[in-house]
Amino acid sequence: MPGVGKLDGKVAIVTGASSGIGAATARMLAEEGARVIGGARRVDRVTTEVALELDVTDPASCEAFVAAAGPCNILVNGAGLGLGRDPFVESTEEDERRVFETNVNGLVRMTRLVLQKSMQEPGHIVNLGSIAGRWAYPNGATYVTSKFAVRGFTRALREDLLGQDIRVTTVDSGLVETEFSVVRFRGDVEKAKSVYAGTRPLSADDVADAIMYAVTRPEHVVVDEMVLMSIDQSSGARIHRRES
Ligand code: 8X3
Repeated sequence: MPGVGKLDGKVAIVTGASSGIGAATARMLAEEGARVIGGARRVDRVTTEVALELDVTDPASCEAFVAAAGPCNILVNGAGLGLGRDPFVESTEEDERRVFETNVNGLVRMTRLVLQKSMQEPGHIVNLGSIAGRWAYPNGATYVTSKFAVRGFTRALREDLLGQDIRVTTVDSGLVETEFSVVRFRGDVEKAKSVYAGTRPLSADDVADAIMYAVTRPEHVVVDEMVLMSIDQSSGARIHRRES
């Protein structure tokens, strides 16, 4: 309904908008009145008002996306992935490049482009971090490294943007049941399910709800960092599984 949302008149870009937390966030931003421009490689799955193809690992794709999207007030960097849960010694450079290119370079690239070309003040950048950026857990070195980098970037950005009306927030969640684990285990649905077995994981909506809290605070209030976990998780590697 026009004229009643907390984000009426705002324009929001969401990367990774085709599924999971990105899709849920895009939907909630629109429900709150924002005009949402969603980007993803699988653009046919993006249901936002404006859906544009976006591969954050490709500089030309990012440039075309930002140019087509035009001025914005909110950037949600939702695109990200993990590949594998194996000892580091078994990891491959191919996987490492894909994870770093998406989670780190892609996120940094999109942020730079939006800041240089289209961010309007008051503005807000929300990075999807992870508890993997706070606790290193076994057999996740590449993903953990990428998320520590996101956290470092978020902190550095806060410092560099001080004095401008641009907020920066990182939302770092633990177990969230989305396609994330299916991708991580390269399509092995059973293995993906076992990640959440016996727990009550967060949903994509739970995390999107936290993002909505951050973006709907009064404009002088920065929700700097949010850490979200299931009641069945207390740190990166500590998970309580109930008997079924
Ligand atoms: C995803 C959560 O626990 O697999 O960011 O690292 S975890």
